[in-house]
Amino acid sequence: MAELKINGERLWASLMEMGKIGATPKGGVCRLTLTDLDRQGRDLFVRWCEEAGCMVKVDQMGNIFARRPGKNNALPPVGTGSHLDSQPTGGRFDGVYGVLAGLEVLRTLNDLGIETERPVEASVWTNEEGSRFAPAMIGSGVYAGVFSLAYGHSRTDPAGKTIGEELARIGYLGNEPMGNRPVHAFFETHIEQGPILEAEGQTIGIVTDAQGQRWYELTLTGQESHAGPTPMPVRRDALLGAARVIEFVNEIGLAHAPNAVATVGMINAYPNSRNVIPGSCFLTVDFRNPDDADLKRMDAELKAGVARIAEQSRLEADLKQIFRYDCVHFNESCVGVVRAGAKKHGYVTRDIVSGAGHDACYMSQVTPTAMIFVPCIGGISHNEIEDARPEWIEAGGNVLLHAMLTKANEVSEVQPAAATALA
Ligand code: HGY
Ligand code: MN
Ligand code: MN
Repeated sequence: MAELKINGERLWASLMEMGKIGATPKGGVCRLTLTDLDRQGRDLFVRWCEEAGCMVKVDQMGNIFARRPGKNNALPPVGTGSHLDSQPTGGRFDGVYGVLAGLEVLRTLNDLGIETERPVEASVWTNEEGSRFAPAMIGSGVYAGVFSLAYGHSRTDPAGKTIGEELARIGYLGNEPMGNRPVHAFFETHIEQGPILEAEGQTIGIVTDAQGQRWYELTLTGQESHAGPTPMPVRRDALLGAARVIEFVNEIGLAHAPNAVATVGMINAYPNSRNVIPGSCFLTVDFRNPDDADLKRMDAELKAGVARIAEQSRLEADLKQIFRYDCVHFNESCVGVVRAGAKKHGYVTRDIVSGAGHDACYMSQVTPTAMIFVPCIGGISHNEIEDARPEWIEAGGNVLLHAMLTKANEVSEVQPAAATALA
């Protein structure tokens, strides 16, 4: 039997259509979580799903679920999804690809008149990026029980707006209770956001694991004083202390090579006036490592280093860890189904560990989960020039179709040890 395929042109067209919402001059998108642009993107997705005959529900964290009925709707569905929110200088594929690949599977099943045993469901997860509201992956995190609903609603953006308020404002404060939507298996399709697949000429990344992450917020406090009369030896310069911390964070990343990564992404000096010695400085630290024990060592080094630098610089330091999850090992049965799908289509593949965080990382805590990666041009992402080739986008959709069909026709709740491809 010829392997079933999605309509790659339709998927690409949907991606380009969604990319018009929040489009930026360099060809990317700025569609920050729960802004009016995010609402527009959500509304478009919901309209497309309703046009495809899906029943759409929204939960208390604004996560969206578009369900296509199966023969036995008492069975938990097979789910797929990702996020529509972007970074400030985001691309047209990060997250959106996984959302619209899921919609494309539903559309293809309609085209082919296929009735699956289980329902299948495409989903959108709130605040995956963690840019406007920290931390990341809050919608899937509350769904998976990692965060409470109250915590999820309470997170504020720099302007002091909360997620709960903004969900209500854009009309996505749903009433589906959190976490009572069991799922038989979950797949997320995503661009790799790194250089490996393209550089090695692979079409599909079989994502076996995702590296662990720890996010920190650091406030250094010294004393504002006049940039002119204040002698160097008596200054308590918070921005100078921050510069030393930034250098030190980079040293930690290099010292734990080859796998560790360490980033200071945000810095705010106060009062940020050119002739005032900064009295305080806020900065963020993002650590990642595919080895939990090594990530823990990085954590200890950061804490010791910040204390040392603060003392040397005569500053107070308030270092808080605001986000953490350990390395994720995806479900062998679901990974096996992804691998079988790629093989059936004859795609060149390699196993890969995800360097980025994804909603699938939290979904894997509550249901068997796997991811499908496709290359992106130059491995560039979280950048407006993010791009991919249509054939990659189609290939990931074809593997997702295979994976979801295989799992949607499993009537037993028990996951086979390593599911084989559809006969
Ligand atoms: O930070 C991440 O890995 C993801 O883009 N939220
Ligand atoms: Mn993403
Ligand atoms: Mn991202």
